[in-house]
Amino acid sequence: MENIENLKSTTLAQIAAAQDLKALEDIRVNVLGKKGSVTELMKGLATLSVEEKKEMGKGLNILKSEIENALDARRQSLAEAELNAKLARETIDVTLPIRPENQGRIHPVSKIYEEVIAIFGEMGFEVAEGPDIEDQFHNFNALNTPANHPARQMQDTFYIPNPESDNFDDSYVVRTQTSSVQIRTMEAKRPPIRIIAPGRTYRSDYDATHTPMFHQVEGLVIDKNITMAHLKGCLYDFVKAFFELDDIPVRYRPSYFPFTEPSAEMDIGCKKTKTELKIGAGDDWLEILGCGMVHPNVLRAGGIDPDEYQGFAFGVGMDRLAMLKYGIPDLRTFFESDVRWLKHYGFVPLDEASMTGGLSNNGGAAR
Ligand code: 2NM
Repeated sequence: MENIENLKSTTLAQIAAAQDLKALEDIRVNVLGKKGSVTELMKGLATLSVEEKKEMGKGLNILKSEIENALDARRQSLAEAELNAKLARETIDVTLPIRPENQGRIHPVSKIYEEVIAIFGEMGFEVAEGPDIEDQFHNFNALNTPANHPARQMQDTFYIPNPESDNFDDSYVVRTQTSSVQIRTMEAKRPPIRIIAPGRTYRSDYDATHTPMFHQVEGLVIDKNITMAHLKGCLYDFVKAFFELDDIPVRYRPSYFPFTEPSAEMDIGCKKTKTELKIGAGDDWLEILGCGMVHPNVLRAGGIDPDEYQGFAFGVGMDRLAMLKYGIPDLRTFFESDVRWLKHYGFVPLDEASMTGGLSNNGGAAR
């Protein structure tokens, strides 16, 4: 029994002194393992008398469970200490500002998205969205674009086979413009309608100013007695707000789109030199967007009576807007995911575009 007491006090002292889980495991093996000191004493029981065996056996069992408990407790406190040390080591202050060299940037097209939505949002437009993959009715037929129209030719449009039909007219397309969203909105809502549809659009084209995927925003206003004057006022306000200028010369040239009649293209005044494009002054003109009065056939396709309601619509390439506003020469670089490019042309994340807080924050932290 004296042995047991000694063993108990030395082992418990060792356990208390153990500094890590490995040391604890070594102690366990030395005492309770196959050749451990307690195990050896247990083996010795066989040589004792019945009385001694009973007393010694009981003492050893108690010792064994005391040691196991002490091991468990120490193991737990070591694990806890280890975790606390790790937590202390890895503490981060999430309120600290990020290091500038590690900070991400907002892509110029995302910035334009924000700006366009801020401007039209202020004018009372809602943002509408629709699918990138469209049926030909919503992408073409409903937009007064008949089957033989040049815009439907294979070289422009990406067609997607319809697994349920061999008829080419049933194949899908990736939308060539976001106008299909306007059709879907007309189908779902009664006028007055005042929406913009920003989103990705797709055409088979690739050079410095065309990429097969690009971003468009289209607008649609439908109500009673809507005229071309509403269109002009709305778009004039838009370009002034967008280019952050108090006044910009604008002109409209007659144009053709199947979905509008009359149709026009809007130019803004600018000055072009060899190295610079200055918007808002000068004798040159820059084409900025297409627009027109919604064609009666389009209203009908959307379930709206053209004798009762009129509308105007417009479409703008947002990538082109980004190139113009931020002086980026090649559209292809927009989609190359080059971090150096994004660092140069991108925007600081928290400078959110708003009509009251500043649209581009261009003179400040941007770039
Ligand atoms: C443009 C130019 C002119 C347009 C028309 C419509 C709809 F669906 F209402 F008929 N949405 N967008 C439109 C009109 C788009 O893009 C250059």
